[in-house]
Formats: sequence, C-alpha cells, structure tokens
Amino acid sequence: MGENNSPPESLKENLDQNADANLVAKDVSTLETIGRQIQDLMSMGKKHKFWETQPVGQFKDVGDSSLLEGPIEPPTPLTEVKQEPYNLPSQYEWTTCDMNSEETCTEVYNLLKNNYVEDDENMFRFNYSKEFIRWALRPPGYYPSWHIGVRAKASKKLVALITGVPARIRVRDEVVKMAEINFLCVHKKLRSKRLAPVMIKEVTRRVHLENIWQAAYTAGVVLPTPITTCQYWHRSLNPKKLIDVGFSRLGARMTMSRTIKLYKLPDSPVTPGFRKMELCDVPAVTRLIRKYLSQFVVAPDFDENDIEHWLLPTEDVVDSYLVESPESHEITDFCSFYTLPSSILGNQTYSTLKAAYSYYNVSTKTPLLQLMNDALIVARQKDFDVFNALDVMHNETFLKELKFGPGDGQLHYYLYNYRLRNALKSSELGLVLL
Ligand code: MYA
Repeated sequence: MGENNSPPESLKENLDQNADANLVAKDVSTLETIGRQIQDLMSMGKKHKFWETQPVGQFKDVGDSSLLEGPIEPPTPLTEVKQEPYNLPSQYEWTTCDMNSEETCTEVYNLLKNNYVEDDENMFRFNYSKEFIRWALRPPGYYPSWHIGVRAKASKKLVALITGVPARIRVRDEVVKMAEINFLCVHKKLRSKRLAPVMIKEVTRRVHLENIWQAAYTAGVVLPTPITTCQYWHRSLNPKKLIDVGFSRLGARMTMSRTIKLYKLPDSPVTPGFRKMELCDVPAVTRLIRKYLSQFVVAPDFDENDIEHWLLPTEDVVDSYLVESPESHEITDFCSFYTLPSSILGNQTYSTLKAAYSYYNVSTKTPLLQLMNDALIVARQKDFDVFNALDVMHNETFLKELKFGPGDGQLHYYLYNYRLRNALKSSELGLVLL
C-alpha cells in the first residue's frame, strides 16, 4: 500500500489472541502488537513529504504545550482560494461523481469493491453496497462537488476517488464546520505515483471554496498526527463461518461445538419496550443523543435532520433500535449499527462476510451491557456473521463481557487544520466515521 506499510483498518480478529474472547486482554503484548508498535514508531521517524507541508499536527510538535488548541492556519479570503483544479498527470482527468446517477454509482461501487481497504494479509476487502455509498455521500447539505473522481482520459474508466461530506463537529465547547473525508481510493495499478496527495489537495480546495477550513478523517495508517487511536473488537455471531474463512481461529482447547455454544445468543431481545426506531422518534432520539454526546471531547453536533438521515433505519445500510418505557412511553435508550460487508478473497465456499458495525449507542435506563446484548441478538436475527465495535465512547464497558475479541488493526482518527493540546483516549471520542 504505497509507502506506508502500516496495516489498514481491522477487518479480522487478531488471530494471535486466545479465541476464548473473555480471557483476552486488550493490551497483551503479542508479537503482532509489538510488530505494529515498531511499524508505527518507524512511521513517526520517517519523512512524510506531503503531510509535512499540510496544516496538521506534526510529529515534531508532539508534547509542545506552548502550541494553542484550535485552527492551525486562519481561513484565507475566498477570492484567494485557487479557482482551477490541481494538475493531474496528463493521461488523467477530474470528474465529479454524480451520486444521483445509477451509472456513476455503479462505477464508484466497482472501483471500491475491487480496490478499497484490505486487511494486511489480503484476505478480506470492504465491499460497501451501492445504497450505503449513496447514503454516506448524500447527508443534509451535501456538496456534489466534493465527490471527486479521476478518470483515465482515453478509456474514461474511473480510476480514483476521494469524497467529502459536511458535518458540524464539536471539539470541547466549540462547534466547527468540517468536511468528513472518506473513500480515498487509487486503483491498484496506479499506486505509489503520488496521486493521493493531488487528490487530497483537490478536495481541500473544493472544501475551502465552501468556506470550510477543517476536516475529520480516519485511516489504518499512521500519519501526522492522530488525535486518538482506536482498536476494533469483533463479536462472533456465526463462529463456524468465521473460522472456516480464516477470520477467527478455534481457541486452544476449544472444539467447534463448544465455540458455537460459547457465542450462542437468545432468539429475541430481552428488554421490554425494545423496538425499531421510526420517523416519529426523531425528536426524542435527537435529544437523547445530543445529551449523551455532550460528554465527549470530540463528537458530532447532530440536529434532527442529521439524526433522520444518519440513524433512521434504512434497509441493509443502518439499523437503529430504542427502548420505549412500557409505562411512561419515554424513550430512554438507543443503539444502532451499520451494514458493511467484506468480500472474502479466494475462498471456495463463501464470497461475503456480513458485518455489522456499532454506530451510536445511548443508555440511560437499560444497562449498556443489556442494550448491546439486544443489539447482538437482532444482528444475529438479521444474519450478520460478526458484530464489530471500536473502543470509543463507553464501548469498553461491554466489549469483554459480551465476548468481543480484539481485532488485528488499529484505526487512527485525524483532524485537518485543528490542533488538540494532547492526544485523546479513545473513550473520550464520540465520533464514528463510516
Ligand atoms: S482512509 C482509506 C484509504 N484507502 C485505502 O486504504 C484503500 C486502499 N489504498 C489506496 O487506495 C491507496 O493506497 C491510497 C494511497 C489512495 C490510500 N490517508 O498516491 P501515493 C499518503 C491520507 O503515492 P498510494 C480514507 O479514505 C502517504 O502517507 N494519506 O500513495 C481517509 C504519502 O504521503 P507522505 C495517505 O498508495 C482519507 C502519500 O499519501 C493515506 O498510491 C483521508 C502517498 O501517495 C491515507 N489513507 O495511494 C485523506 N495513505 O509522503 C486526508 C497514504 O506525506 C484528508 N497516504 O507520507 C485530509 C483532509 C482534506 C480536506 C481538508 C478540508 C479543509
């Protein structure tokens, strides 16, 4: 993967861990985690020819308490923002991907399906569905100009992508307009040609043209400088398939039938009043989530339109459940997950791993552990193979107890043109990017 050899986002369990998930400690120093730490340290020592020129926290400034928190560079007058696109190598041209067009959506889908993020052993590759991509790229107030593609001039084939969507992100007590950058992808045959920096500069230019000067993004690679580093945890729902495809391994002294029994779940949710979220719940869910997210250092500032878009259930894209008190009809708890399958590369029997990703969860009356156990139960009912969660927000309080095991990769969170005094603990982060 270009010059950065750190692993991408975790797509599978850390197979060096004991598969008996409730015995696994997060920071056990396996060879794999030590190897990762060495790689990360090497990345910090190495030159980042592009990132060193950008307004992001630089490695040399880590720990310098004289630097103030907030924007690194002030905005420039809009008239001073470059009006023409950056130059691409002569065989390529910019295209704006119209996500309302079925045809363009299919092209974007195919580019990502064949070239997007893989685990470090190339066993799995994210396979975002078309509906998911449309949902992710058309939130309230989205800018079509931020859906940027690169085509080969001769064939018109789509060979690269970078996208942004607008978001209001609160950092401590300041709400900052930002772009969330995602789906940076360069066709496998065009890697390591420094196309990514041009694409990042082009999306930056187009974001600036909308008078927005900050961005948030995540990556599996270490770049200057993460605001926090998270770990993925995985909860087997279909252990036999996960073992068959090499996602998990049978634990020491475990048989298949003991493993299946270990991960067995009740047939239906146990919490009275647990039901699917509906349109009429948007105001109550917005109040619940806003209040909950206010405790984290970095979190989205959702309004009702955002909640309707990001959390109202959409088939095969996002699922949301809440607890309505049977007595008072008050909405007291909420949980959600999004659907992101991965292609299984080179397995005879299975082609897709169906994964649910924990999204935003709030507990006020139902214990979080019970709420998330109900989320696991509905995910199992819906035939997901695995339920994934980052160690953000309060997730650490249920991961081990609900038999999640640690993943093999880390996810680093970044802000562009915004400095934080110190890195955050993952539990101080209230933001989940797709
Ligand atoms: S994260 C998902 C990224 N995608 C993948 O992992 C899919 C598979 N990989 C690829 O398609 C390519 O390997 C990519 C790099 C496209 C990733 N984020 O062109 P190159 C730096 C940022 O020769 P390639 C996501 O989508 C690298 O350090 N920079 O490399 C969020 C080096 O710079 P430097 C990255 O391998 C994206 C330079 O690129 C990443 O052909 C957020 C090498 O370029 C990465 N994931 O292509 C983007 N990987 O020399 C930033 C490598 O300095 C947004 N690099 O080390 C910033 C905010 C912008 C908006 C601001 C508004 C105000």
